[in-house]
Amino acid sequence: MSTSQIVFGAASFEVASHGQVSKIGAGYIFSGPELEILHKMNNPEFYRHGWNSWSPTGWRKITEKPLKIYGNPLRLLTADDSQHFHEGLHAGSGVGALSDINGKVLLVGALTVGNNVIIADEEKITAQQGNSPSEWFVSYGEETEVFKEYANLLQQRFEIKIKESGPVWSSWYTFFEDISEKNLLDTIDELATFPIDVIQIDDGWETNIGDWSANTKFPNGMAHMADYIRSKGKTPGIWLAPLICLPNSKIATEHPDWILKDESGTPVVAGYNWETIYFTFDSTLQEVKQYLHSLFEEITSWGFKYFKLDFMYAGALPGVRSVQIDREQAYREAMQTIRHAVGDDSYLLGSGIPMIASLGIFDGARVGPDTAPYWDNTERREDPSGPGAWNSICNSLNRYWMSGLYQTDPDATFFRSRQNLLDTNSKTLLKQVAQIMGFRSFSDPIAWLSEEEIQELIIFLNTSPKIKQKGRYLFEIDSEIIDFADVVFPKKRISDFILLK
Ligand code: 9PG
Repeated sequence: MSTSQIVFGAASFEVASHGQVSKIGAGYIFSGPELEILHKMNNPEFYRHGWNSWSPTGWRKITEKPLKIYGNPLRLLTADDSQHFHEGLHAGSGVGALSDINGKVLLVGALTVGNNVIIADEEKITAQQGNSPSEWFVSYGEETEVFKEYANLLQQRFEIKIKESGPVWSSWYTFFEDISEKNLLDTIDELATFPIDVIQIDDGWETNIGDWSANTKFPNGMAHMADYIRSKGKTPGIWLAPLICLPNSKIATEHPDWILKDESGTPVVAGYNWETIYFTFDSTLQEVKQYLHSLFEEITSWGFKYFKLDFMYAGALPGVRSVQIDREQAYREAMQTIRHAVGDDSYLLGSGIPMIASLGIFDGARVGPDTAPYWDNTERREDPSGPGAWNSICNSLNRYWMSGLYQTDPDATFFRSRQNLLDTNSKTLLKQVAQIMGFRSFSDPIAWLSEEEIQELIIFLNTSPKIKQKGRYLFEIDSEIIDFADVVFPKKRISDFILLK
């Protein structure tokens, strides 16, 4: 590696790198497999960016315990890049940053797809490429400015033109998998007069994970559901996890050769949910690409125009593929196939997506773990990716800088008091975060809401306030200033009290 000096006004840093360096705006672009910058900061904070939608993202002091998922290997496999756990180190995916005591930030961000990793310690911040040639953006300055510069470059590189969706009703955070034609038709009737754009059917309609046909709870099939939603003037939306399958699914049994394997020929365990492990596909196989294309042509022909595609990271896991390409590149090709099949006028919302590798393909992206009708859960103290309103708020606000790259979805807001442990203040925080992030969704059935709750919902659906970021967690919503600093770093965890109640 050769060393060079990068200069930002009065500040300068020594960089060791392999390749070319050039100046761009206020920052620099480096190419090459690795970059090492001596930061000369005294106990800075490190911005850890998690690999997929659900992965822990936020700031921790270099002397603090690194922000990660601890003590839950199966969750780690699903909700982060378990390949790059880097025991004991502050490490993240794609982009990382250090914040000095004077509030200035040194940012290193990948401009290319390919499992790029950022690691920081008390002396340096290091960027390492995966299996594809990498380019890095490096800048130093005001925090919101350097993140903006990086986001602008990504926007240009990935030719991002986001389509915006209006408010969404999703079946998940009320009914979970317990949905049926009967209960959804009733719910759709009640939603008909409300100012929402999309009615999205979540997990629970399919025969099995991997077998994407209607199960017996939907006797008239999914095209009937789409027609019904459209007849009420709403856009039909549907959930599926097209890149994974359960071991007992028809597709896994009929096409064992499609399943991604490791070097020993054993199927790669792609994650754990639905009380089982699950597999993913080798999407570099022509047959798999054809399968994905016809699957999405079929679901589009049922009348769906809004797709919540979930557990997508699985397509970018390590494994032996028929074509030797970087795992994130393989995933991206699979996604391009899907985008081609649904057409440019369909809305793609990604959940569990690798955040950098999905740029320019998805319109919307979940930017945090699942919310829940409760604030926190002490059972998994060491898992910031577990469901809960607090975890979803923290992760989402720490990804505010991505809001020009995707329509950033912080997950559902709640208006109901029925089946809900969230107090009024927590519900207000969720609403404000949805307004800040620019994506409004909810799952409450209208029949569960009081008159007053219905009024609050209508106001929420009808307003898109002007947002200004004034500081890391300081936002102006229209003219109201809201500081989330004490929410993200509370003096005491509120779940302690909930469990004692
Ligand atoms: C449907 C749900 C909902 C939800 C999605 C996703 O890390 N995990 O183990 C993990 C499990 C489930 C999960 C997210 C993460 O939920 O986010 O909105 O669609 O699937 O099954």
